[in-house]
Amino acid sequence: MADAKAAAQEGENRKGTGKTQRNTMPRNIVPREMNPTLTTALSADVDSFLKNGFLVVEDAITHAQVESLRAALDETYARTSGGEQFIHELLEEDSRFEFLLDHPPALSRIKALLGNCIQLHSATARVTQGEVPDQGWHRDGPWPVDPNGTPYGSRPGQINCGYFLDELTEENGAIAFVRGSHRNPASPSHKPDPRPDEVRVYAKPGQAVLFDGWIYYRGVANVSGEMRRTCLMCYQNSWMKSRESFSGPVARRFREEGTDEQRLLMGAIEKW
Ligand SMILES: O=C(O)CCC(=O)C(=O)O
Repeated sequence: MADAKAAAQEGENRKGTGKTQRNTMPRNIVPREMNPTLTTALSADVDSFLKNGFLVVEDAITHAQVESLRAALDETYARTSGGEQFIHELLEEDSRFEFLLDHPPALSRIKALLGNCIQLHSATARVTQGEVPDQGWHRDGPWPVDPNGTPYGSRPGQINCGYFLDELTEENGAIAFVRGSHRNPASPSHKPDPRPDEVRVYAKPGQAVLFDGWIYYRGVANVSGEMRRTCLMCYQNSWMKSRESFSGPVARRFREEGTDEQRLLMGAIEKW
């Protein structure tokens, strides 16, 4: 009886907002299976990622896709950057970026790690040009984590995917990680200094570099005088708050006309 009363009251409350449970939780796009079935190769990638906190995926994008992304990023950078290194909401900038949203070589591995219920956190490009110093050590997940977690578990999942459109070298700067630091509850120092335990990854165009949003990492200085161009597609559990608002026309189009997975990735589940 008390339940019936509470349900009636809840219904009343919702009338006020004009929303119903059905509108806020489009269950038809929630995958039936929470976890994908893993092949032997995917299981090996999962094990490696869990241990190291990063993974280099070979042949993630074709040469033609690299060329197309370079052209799209060059135009976007010239049009929008005003000298800033980071360009945000990349999918809104040029349709040539759109295929990255659910690109199978990256997404299949991210789903193998996080499960099928994921959304985009952000689609960003970073372009360094001229003399650009070392980034400080950082992790992307800003949410503080107690060293002991919580009795219920409290580590959110975010996985980033970097497509480096220029081969990384000593001159234009590797991406450096501290292996296993995604499991360290403490934050990194934020200093740009090299560490004896850092691993420098010299990524090549065509590869994708997946890394945990909680790993300690930094982009090493670009002293090459040439452009160093990266697209960063970041994903998280669907229940987390994303960085992007998904309010632009491209995000809306994906939500209205996309596949169920594209709708989920673009934040179709606003709340529940
Ligand atoms: O350019 C890089 O190597 C990675 C930069 C990056 O992902 C970041 O600073 O968020």
